[in-house]
Amino acid sequence: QWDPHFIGNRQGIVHLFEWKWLDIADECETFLGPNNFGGVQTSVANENVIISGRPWYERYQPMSFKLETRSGNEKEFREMVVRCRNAGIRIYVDVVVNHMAASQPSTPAIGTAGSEAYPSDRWYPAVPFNKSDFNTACSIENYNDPKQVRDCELAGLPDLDQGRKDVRDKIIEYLNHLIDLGVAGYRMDACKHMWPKDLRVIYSRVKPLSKQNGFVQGSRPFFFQEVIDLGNEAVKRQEYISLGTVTEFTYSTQIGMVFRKIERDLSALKNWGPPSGFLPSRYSFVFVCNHDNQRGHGSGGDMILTYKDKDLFIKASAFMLAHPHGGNHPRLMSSFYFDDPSQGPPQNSNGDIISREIESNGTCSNGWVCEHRWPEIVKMVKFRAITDKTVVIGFTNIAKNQISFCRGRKGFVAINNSDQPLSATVNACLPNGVYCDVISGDKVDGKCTGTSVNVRAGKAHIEIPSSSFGFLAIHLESRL
Ligand code: ARE
Ligand code: CA
Repeated sequence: QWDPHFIGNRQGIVHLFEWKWLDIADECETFLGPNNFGGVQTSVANENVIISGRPWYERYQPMSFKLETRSGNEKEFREMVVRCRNAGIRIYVDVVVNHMAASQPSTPAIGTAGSEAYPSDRWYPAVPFNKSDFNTACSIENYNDPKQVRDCELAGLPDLDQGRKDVRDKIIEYLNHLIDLGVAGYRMDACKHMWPKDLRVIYSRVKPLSKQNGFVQGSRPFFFQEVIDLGNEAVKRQEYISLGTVTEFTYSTQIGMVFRKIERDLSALKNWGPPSGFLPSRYSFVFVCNHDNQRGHGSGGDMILTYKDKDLFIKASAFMLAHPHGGNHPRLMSSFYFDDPSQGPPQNSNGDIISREIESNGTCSNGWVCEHRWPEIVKMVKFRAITDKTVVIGFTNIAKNQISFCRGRKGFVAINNSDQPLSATVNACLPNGVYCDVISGDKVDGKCTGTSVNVRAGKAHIEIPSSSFGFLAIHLESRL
């Protein structure tokens, strides 16, 4: 429940937020597979309520467990899982089982598979769930009261009682259906609002993964549980680590503060890990931003770095990928452009999602950002694979907001986040040789198109002018 079951030495889970299933299949084959990514987090796959204007958040209001949404139907979902697996990529589904759809301006509420529901009567015939399956209505006002957080309504969403057998049975049936379709695990939404003891029963009844679907027979699916814990509330993320990994929202906030230079500077990266307040790496599910905090939902506010802060976002993401905390499953957000935080994905006048197009330079268009295709990020996914299972050594605080460190004897990075040029001789840890910086260039026919770094006796002289991007990375495979 802590292992993402990547195929080979792959790295990272890309959240292809609001993508259609067949576009994901295509992305697995043409890009994610060949570039050593590990898996994809999909949007919510089961039927959701249709909200006028089609905001992205309608998908967090379930109507039934039918696999039919704007991303596609069950047949397309299955095709995606198989094609991605054949390309070496695992699929993790966003699962919303804390609540059901809220009341809409007109009754009945209508879902993406055509189902009807009567939320104010707590009647969802397409499951079916009725009044007795829900907790008594009350709203969450006090996050210091764990019972209220678990048993009252999050944002007015009718709150399911996971302590009831028939509610559990429906949830388990759905999770097992996804296992049969070949998924490797789940992003569990709103875990803070469900009792760990109920989740324990539910997870324990989820089937093991099978050889038939390309896994080690009998292994447990991967769980990453959404719990927003910045340390100031009653519910703690530690309550969930015996069940699976847990989202590390303090990582997202702190990495933003470090790179934005708010109350922090790069020297904070020296003790990056449990000393910074993160969970032990095995349980810690890390990311720079997610689909909520990139648009002011959830937590983190102005600290969060998103695609809108392009250079800083790339630098922070490159650091996340260079640093071992979070194991092989750091998550990378892949967004669509938005101005209004409610705005849904690129869509036509019928409300159908428009596919991303790929430009000749490899970037996305039609309203899709595709951060996962930005070259620095792709190169650092490879860096993470090459330096897998090594620790940070030789960390050097060169000057304020200028650092460097090694990943064992396999990789080295230097970061300049100051307005001053960086010029220093530092620990570089790699075997003697001349290496090509993979950020400023590439090794082409044995020559470096960017900055070369000469390593001698574990030291190297490096320079990063203040005018340049401010991140340098070399590794064993970039040796000339
Ligand atoms: C929408 C409307 C609401 C309306 C509701 C019902 O925005 O105004 O009342 O519908 O009609 C997403 C959106 C919500 C949206 C919901 C349903 O973000 O705005 O509501 O979908 O359509 C808390 C939870 C955390 C949750 C965040 C958003 O603890 O689990 O709120 N995050 C997940 C998902 C979201 C999703 C949901 C849960 C619901 O990632 O995308 O909501 O399925 C402090 C606390 C946090 C708290 C945070 C914000 O930081 O520590 O625990 O997060 O404040 O309240
Ligand atoms: Ca609840």
